Amino acid sequence: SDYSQEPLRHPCLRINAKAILSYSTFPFYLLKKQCFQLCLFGIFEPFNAEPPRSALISSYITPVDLFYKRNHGPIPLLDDIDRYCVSVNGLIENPKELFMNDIRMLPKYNVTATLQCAGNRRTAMSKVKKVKGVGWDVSTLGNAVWGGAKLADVLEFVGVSKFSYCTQKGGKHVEFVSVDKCEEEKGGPYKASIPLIQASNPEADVLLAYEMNGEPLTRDHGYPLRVVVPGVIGARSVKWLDSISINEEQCQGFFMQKDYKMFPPSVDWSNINWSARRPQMDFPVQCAICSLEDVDHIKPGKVTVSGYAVSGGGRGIERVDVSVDGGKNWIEAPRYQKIGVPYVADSLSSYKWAWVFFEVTLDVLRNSEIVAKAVDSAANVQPEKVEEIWNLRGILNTSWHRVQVRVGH
Ligand code: MTE
Ligand code: MO
Repeated sequence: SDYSQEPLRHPCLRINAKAILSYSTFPFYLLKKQCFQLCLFGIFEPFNAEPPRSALISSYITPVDLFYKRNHGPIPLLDDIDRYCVSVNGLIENPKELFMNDIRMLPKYNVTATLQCAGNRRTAMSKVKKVKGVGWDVSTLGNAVWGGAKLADVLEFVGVSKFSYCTQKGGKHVEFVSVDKCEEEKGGPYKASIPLIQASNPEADVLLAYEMNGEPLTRDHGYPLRVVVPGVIGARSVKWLDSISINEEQCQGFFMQKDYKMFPPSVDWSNINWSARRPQMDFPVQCAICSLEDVDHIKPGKVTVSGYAVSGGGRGIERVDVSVDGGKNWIEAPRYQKIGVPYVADSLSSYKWAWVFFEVTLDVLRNSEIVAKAVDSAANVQPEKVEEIWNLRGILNTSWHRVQVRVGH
């Protein structure tokens, strides 16, 4: 099959040097181009990369080759599509093996959803005080049209009815297990779970996706089949799906229990109690300016401030405010999803899982701090300072996004 080819990757993707360092003894890590080549040949693994800010907002639907890539182990090659199957087991009467044909037979849905890594904007959090994890700028997210079967239909097909959740012990969970092998799982597969009520709710739009932007998934993004959980941190959207299991308990894997949890700033590695916190699911309201780098040198006059805003849980974006004086005065930035069509906030919109773009042109005459902050449909706001939400794993940096501009002639 054509999937034995090397993964399609855009040369402008910024490869994460820290991940390269920690997984390789190769001394070439400062030479980005070489790194890129070496990544292509699978020498540096796991492969982690994000596009530059300007490329990220160059299209509302993120092209696959520009979409960020986040991996915890080597990227598997599953090209025997006739034999590929997903086993569904656990608390169901008749465990089943589902082949691609079984999944394709179910109604196909296209869901436009923004996938965001919980580590997006981590580098800025590390500037306050070092956090653990891959350093990311503001582009560890992307917006795609995911095509596939609804998990609710797949579950119904194996005998689990829609809107199921009640058991004597409380809610059940649906666990997704991959085929990739991760260091953190001591060589075991990457895995995660979501509540059964979400998995079996057709309105939650959880997909077993085999397409991204109308094309079969690429290897980097989970070929041949991945989970997409809209509105939830990327970590729960398991790629290269191997099995699904219905359990009484949440998944006990590393990435559910010992990672991707939000701790207060007072917790450090000496007093951390992982079991005190729940695994992060929905992501909070987020935005970033992508038309400017930090620090940009500009001429005095009109400056275009544009970027993305997105919120989790299907909460659309209500407003984006922009300031050119560090947050003293604000103006509301117009938003759009389709170029030329102003965005109308509507929680029933089929785009509720997707980001909006904002764009406003303002006068900037002297050195300034340009700031953006968004408000979601539940009136949630972004925190002003990164210090307020600093956490040792560096997740969910949703503080006001700031860029410095230096004005000269
Ligand atoms: N699934 C598997 N099997 N292995 C992984 O390492 N990483 C997760 C998730 N699913 C991961 C995975 C994380 S943390 C994120 S943010 C998204 O995949 C990234 O998806 P992408 O690489 O398609 O952008
Ligand atoms: Mo992630």
